[in-house]
Amino acid sequence: MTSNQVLQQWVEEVSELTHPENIHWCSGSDEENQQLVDSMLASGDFIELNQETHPGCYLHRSDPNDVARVEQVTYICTSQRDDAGPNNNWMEPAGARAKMRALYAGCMRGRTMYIVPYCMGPIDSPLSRCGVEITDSPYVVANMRMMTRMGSAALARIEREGTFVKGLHSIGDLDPERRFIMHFPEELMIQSFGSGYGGNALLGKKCHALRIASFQARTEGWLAEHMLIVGVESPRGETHYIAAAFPSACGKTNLAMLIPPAQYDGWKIWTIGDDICWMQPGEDGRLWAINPESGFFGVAPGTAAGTNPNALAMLNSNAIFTNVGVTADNQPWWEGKDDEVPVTDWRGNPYDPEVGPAAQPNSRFTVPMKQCPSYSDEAENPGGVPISAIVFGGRRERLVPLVMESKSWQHGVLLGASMASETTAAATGAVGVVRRDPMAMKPFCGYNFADYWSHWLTFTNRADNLPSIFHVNWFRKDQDGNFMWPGFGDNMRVLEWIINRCKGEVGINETPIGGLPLPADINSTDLDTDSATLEQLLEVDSAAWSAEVEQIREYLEQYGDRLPARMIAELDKVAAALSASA
Ligand code: GTP
Ligand code: SPV
Ligand code: MN
Repeated sequence: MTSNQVLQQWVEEVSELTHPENIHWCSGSDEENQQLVDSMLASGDFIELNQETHPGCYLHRSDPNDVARVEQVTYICTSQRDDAGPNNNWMEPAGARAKMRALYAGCMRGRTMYIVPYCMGPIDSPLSRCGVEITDSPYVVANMRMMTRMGSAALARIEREGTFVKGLHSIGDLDPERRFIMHFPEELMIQSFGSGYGGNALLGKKCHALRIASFQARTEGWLAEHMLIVGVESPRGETHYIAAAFPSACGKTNLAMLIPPAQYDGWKIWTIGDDICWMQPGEDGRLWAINPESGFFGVAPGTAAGTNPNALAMLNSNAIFTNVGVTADNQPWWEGKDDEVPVTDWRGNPYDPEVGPAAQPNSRFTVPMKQCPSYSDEAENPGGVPISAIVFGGRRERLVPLVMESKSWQHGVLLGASMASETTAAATGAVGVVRRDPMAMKPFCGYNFADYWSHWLTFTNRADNLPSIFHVNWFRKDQDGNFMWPGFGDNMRVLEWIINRCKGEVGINETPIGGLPLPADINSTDLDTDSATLEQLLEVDSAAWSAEVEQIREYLEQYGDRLPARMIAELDKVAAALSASA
């Protein structure tokens, strides 16, 4: 029950449509969570893991056909098709509503309908926004409790403010043919049916905090981005915050909590967020950012003591593991974790390496952010943290250098818009195919990319102390298919260079595509990469880049008249500089 009439009435309408057996308003309390856990253990939604080594940890096994985001059935339903743009699937709103209504009819019979009020961002932050997810999945409730500020405090804010995003979710019968993730940004509404998985079902995350929020941010003058936020504190106690956008499963969680190499004695890394960043100009002309989430929904495979010890440390208690394998003593296990041999795979079958990996390649952990050893209290700061640098990056085996700096904000927007990356298991479909993924937002921008880039370009008028923009690539490979850059903790060397550039303390090698480091300015003490390889990582192949520029042009031209002329002007400058240097 609530004093907000709109919410009360919507709950009644949904209940009449879906016919749940019970209705439960979530308070977010510990007792409520314990009851939920107990009922999921009884139903098999949760499987208890070893409570001595992993107290409060549970395993959830998804339906094998429901293990990743489904971009092909994710729609933006704006009244005008062009408002969704070539970057989105579009459906006419009335038709989409009717289609969903038919699917929802009676879908919660025999189930409990949970009303989940949540706040994206610190409860007392003016940058935060609230939503309510109605769901018939207790697994979704347990995840939303960690990923968002969920329960009574959020409901109180909704009752005070009056506005909230409406998200309706049912797992339905998990039939892939009856699976749709619909967004109605003009009505601040989300409707999801037929999947219990991550970004399809935890509606606060990609659906609200990116697709709906990006649409709102455009009209309200801020940015909702697929970015981690990390603080880098020098031995002198000076902290720079960096926001970085990499596509799904391309290293955000890892960079957000990296442990620097040994010689960085006295440096500290502070984690603010690992996936989503909301930014707005402050009175000082800088961009100030909050992480709207309060937990991590991270990729399990590859998480290991050698690559991400902070992540491993936070996963020993109070975590939900989705689609991982299990060892003989009932501990969670995934590829890359350690030398142990699991006994059970993610489907619950005896592990057989001939059949496939123990952990599904997009298996995940859910854990409260505060359990991360590098968690910073600044994540609770209602005003956010000031951003010194924005970093874009993709997974590119070839061509793209380790790091480069944009020549200006406008050129930085072009760098972001030109991003491409090899696809990963985070979404269904082929893996390893290079596709354009501007600002790592291809699956997440709730409106036409052309309008989105125009919005980014307006920031030169909105703020006079904007962060510098960089582009990185941790994923270059040599002829034998080995990574040329060690990555992970060693990415600290690149972050240090970025900060030195922000402070104007090092020079730059100006090239047609952007400013590259002078190899001597990348700290190479104890670096496991020889100087020839480092030089290769910092070279520009003009002929290959000219071809890349033409592909970028072809991509941008899809956006037609709505594409800001400034973008093509910036691209022309790069193309001309490349021809001149050839
Ligand atoms: P989402 O949660 O899907 O948005 O992913 P993410 O961007 O947070 O990616 P994450 O940090 O979980 O990394 C995904 C995969 O990339 C993992 O298997 C990592 O081990 C691997 N990875 C991360 N950073 C690096 C790096 O610097 N170098 C290499 N070679 N691999 C990396
Ligand atoms: C991603 O795919 O970018 C994720 C996981 O962070 S999901 O919540 O499924 O979107
Ligand atoms: Mn993500």
